[in-house]
Amino acid sequence: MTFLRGKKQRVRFVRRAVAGHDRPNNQQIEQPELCSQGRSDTLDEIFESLFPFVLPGKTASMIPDLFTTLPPIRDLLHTGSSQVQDETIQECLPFLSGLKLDIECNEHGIPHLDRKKHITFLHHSLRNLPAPFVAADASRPWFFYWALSGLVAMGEDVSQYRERLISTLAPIQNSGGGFGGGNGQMSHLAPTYAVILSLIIVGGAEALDIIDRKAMWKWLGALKQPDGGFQMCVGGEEDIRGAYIAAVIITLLNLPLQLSKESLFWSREATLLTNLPEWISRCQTYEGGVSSRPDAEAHGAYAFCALACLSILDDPHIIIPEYLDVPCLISWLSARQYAPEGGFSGRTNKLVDGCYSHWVGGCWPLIEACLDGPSISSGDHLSAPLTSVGHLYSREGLIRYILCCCQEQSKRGGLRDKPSHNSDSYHTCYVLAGLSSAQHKWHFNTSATKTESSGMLTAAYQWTSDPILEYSQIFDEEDRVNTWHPIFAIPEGASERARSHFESKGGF
Ligand code: FPP
Ligand code: K
Ligand code: ZN
Repeated sequence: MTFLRGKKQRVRFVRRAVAGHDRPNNQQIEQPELCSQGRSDTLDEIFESLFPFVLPGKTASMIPDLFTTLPPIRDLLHTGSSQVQDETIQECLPFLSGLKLDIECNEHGIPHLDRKKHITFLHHSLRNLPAPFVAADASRPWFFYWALSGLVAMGEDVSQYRERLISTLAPIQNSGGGFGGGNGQMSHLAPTYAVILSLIIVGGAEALDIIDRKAMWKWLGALKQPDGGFQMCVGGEEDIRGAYIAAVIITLLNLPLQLSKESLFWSREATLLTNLPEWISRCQTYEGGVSSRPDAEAHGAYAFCALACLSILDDPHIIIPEYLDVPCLISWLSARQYAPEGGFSGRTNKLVDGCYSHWVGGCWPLIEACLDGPSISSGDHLSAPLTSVGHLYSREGLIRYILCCCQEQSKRGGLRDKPSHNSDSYHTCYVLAGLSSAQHKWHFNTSATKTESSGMLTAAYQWTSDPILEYSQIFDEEDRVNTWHPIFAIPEGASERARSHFESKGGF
């Protein structure tokens, strides 16, 4: 896996975003003049071949046209970007309409989550891997996190991995704080995040207590920058992944907020959080999205980092509008969902990809909580917010993309970017996280009787979820996956247990 950016062409391309406005089933829409001019022959052929939808035993009548027909508005400008976009639509339409699905679909044209195969795929990803995986050596902790979180989401018990995990991870911790990607590698925030989440998922004091919290706290002090952000490793790049991961570590491990004396920028007033939300604010771009650092290109993964980091620092409805232009961000996020594919792209003029079901999809519960305001609890009673914005994106579109286009159908199993790509554990994890998020509604709760909070950075522990139940639910109930925490992206409940464990220790 790489975090490097690919080249792309900057051209205007009119897309149909589907946020929140699914048309009723089988309602025909006028195809504007424009579209026939811009459409290639091959797409016309595909388009034709997709009618009629009803093939005996295979396809269903209840697939809205939105997901089986070409976008009504297309740009006349042909570029490399519009070409690969057309190819992606061609690639996805036969899966969305059921023509290329090997397994039976329900009456909404949606196949089951092939749980058994995906579970086997993730278990296998934790065994010995073939030689080419040497290139991913520095990402080993990520492989643990992707597999463990995915397995728990699908109902598997992962305690069998606890001992192996401890003996593998303990030696990659450095005495100066933090974890490297493997033996002898310098500490870096990305593997450190994956290590901490993995240990929290398997849980238990023996696992949690391998983390040297005091050294971790000192190391975070060394990564803190005077402009408010964090470097990923000492002397390395300062980006918004660092801001999010540092906040995750501080809150989950219940670390003190003050800077260690070793910090280059130590002062009596400065803390690990000084200027952090201000720095995040500087990462919002002219497009409305969020970039890896100030003055770069907006990408969905970074929007999630920004929203989740802010939601660790304070209640989402208070802090998000304070530091981000919410209407502009919503406009940019809405443009990430494409029709007919139903999935999300990571950035302007680029393609849908299953992993953005989490990076972009995971932004929506935080935005919804920001707009809804808190649910108020008084004793056992939880009252919903007075108003609710409801669904801000097409949950149906995302679920269709995931279940129709992202499941590897061969016996290999696992989930993928798009049909032309192989499954891998990264996509399996984040596609499932997106599916879970589309199937549940998250609430941010505050107490009617505000008590003195017991510790620091408590906002992340005030979330609860409800399954979304609909009269005409498009997926089968057995295909609902367990919930992921909306900020930490680990199974619901695990972060609360870890936080209490570290809180009970008092100091280090
Ligand atoms: C572009 O790749 C991808 C990025 C610019 C950022 C990816 C970052 C993450 C997925 C996670 C970051 C967060 C944490 C917490 C580690 P691409 O050009 O291959 O894909 P694209 O065409 O979809 O943009
Ligand atoms: K991608
Ligand atoms: Zn991807």
